[in-house]
Amino acid sequence: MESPWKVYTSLYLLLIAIGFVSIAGKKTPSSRRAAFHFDESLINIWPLPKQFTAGNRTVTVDPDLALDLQGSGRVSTIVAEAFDRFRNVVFKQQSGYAGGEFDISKITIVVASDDETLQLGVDETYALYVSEGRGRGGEEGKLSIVGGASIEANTIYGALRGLESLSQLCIYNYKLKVVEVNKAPWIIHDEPRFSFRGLLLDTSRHFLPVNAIKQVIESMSYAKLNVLHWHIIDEESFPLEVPSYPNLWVGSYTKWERYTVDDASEIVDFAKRRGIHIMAEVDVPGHTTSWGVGYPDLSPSSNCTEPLDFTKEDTFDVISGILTDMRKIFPFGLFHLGGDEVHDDCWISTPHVNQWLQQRNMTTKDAYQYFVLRAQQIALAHNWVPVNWEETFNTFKENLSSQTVVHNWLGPGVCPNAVANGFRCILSNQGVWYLDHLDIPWEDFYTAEPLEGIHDSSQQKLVLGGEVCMWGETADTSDVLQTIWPRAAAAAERLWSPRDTTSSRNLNATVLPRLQYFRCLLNHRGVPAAPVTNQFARQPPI
Ligand code: CP6
Repeated sequence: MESPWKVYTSLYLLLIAIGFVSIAGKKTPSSRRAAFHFDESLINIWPLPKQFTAGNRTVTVDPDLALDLQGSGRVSTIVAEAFDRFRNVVFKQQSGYAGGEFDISKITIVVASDDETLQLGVDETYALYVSEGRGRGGEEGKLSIVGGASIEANTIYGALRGLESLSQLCIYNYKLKVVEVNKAPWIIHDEPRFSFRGLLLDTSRHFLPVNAIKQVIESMSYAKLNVLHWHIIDEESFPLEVPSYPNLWVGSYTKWERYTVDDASEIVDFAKRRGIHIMAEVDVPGHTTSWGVGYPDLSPSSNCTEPLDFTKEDTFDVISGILTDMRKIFPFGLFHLGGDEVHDDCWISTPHVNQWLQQRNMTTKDAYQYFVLRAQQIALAHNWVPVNWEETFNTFKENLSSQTVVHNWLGPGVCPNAVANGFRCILSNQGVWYLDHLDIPWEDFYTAEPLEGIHDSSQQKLVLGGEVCMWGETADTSDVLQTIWPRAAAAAERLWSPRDTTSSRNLNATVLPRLQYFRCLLNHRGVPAAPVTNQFARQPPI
């Protein structure tokens, strides 16, 4: 028989241990975080528009809101579908308004162009007006519309951004059972600061089902992020079907954890309808062990499974085949060729590779350059602009194609150097924009500045924007959305809104409440965004 105190002590210790584990295992403890009070004076559009004026009236919105599509772009189904999605998120709650006529019963969307081409730099400008109510004229006649809302855009993609902003202004009033817009009339003129506002998703370390990827894309559209960098393949698994080389996806984790060509095309189409580009990556020559599962000859040897064997022409034929097949799926003008973390020691220790190098009097660094430049030529021949991780630039910038977009990740200072050398650049500094680093707070995501250290305006234009990275080693379908959000939203505002708007020194007063509101909005829309702050440690001791 155990003595009772022993039992109690062990139970007590067990409880402490359970408590400790549950605290330690939690990314952002939701318990005991400070209460969040909604501030009526907030501007609840995230990211903040470039220019806006607001009034002081609250107007009601008809749940049977009519759409009046005008301009050449009226023929596009993309805007009409976006309006359906708008209605689904805005009019989710029961409507039971007893106040008579609604102030806003029609939305007019004027889209100048019917061109549905989605390429980097597509015009995302829009103007959004919300009148102050039925029968009331605009402020000194400035409003173009009375008793309604209107969006004017040059392209359908601008119209999508305008609809997103309008949806964020629409707030359900639980007392009156009606959707309202506060602070009408609104006059908003908006456009993004950077054309490339990206998010990296890694489907090699953990497979993400097509639906999980679509949820990420849908959530990106809420924050006006516009590039999904799809890091499809890596050393751990090769989940993509490549018809020219059908054994490549033998390197997937299982036969269920694969993307067919149709799956990938469906993702591209789903993204396009939200104004989001898919930038695919085939990372070479490192990170390629999974290629050798189906085609062992691509690896230098059985104990040197990566980087790829550059001594064989077959290797480049396979890359060519992959890119030919992928070109039919991915219309975006940029293609990512990786080029990071090429550990060349096992090239040297593989006799036939070492011999090949010696015969040509080449070093492994030469081989790395030879490989990257050949891969670039293949991408260029497919009419793709090559993007490479920064190591290629850091190692042999003088020989890189001048078209190359340099993708920073290691640390600060790379983009200033790249643009000074005439290259375009994307910022993803791992110290501030890596979502898998759970210890990076939202403030660091928010204050990362792509033009830091770049003063010349022609060099500033070479910075396409930035990208937050959701590497897949430690997150999968079960938690990818709450790991991405809300911190990706902090970067999204940095990339969309004017620099002076995002340069506040007092983030807790000017940004935090708005970010908390946006995080709640994500939750309302079904996106399980994590709490913004972890104030667990700031609570007084019990
Ligand atoms: N996979 C690939 C990765 C990383 C990179 N490339 C990576 C490196 C360091 C950190 C996070 C991710 N997992 N293919 C670097 C671009 Cl901290």
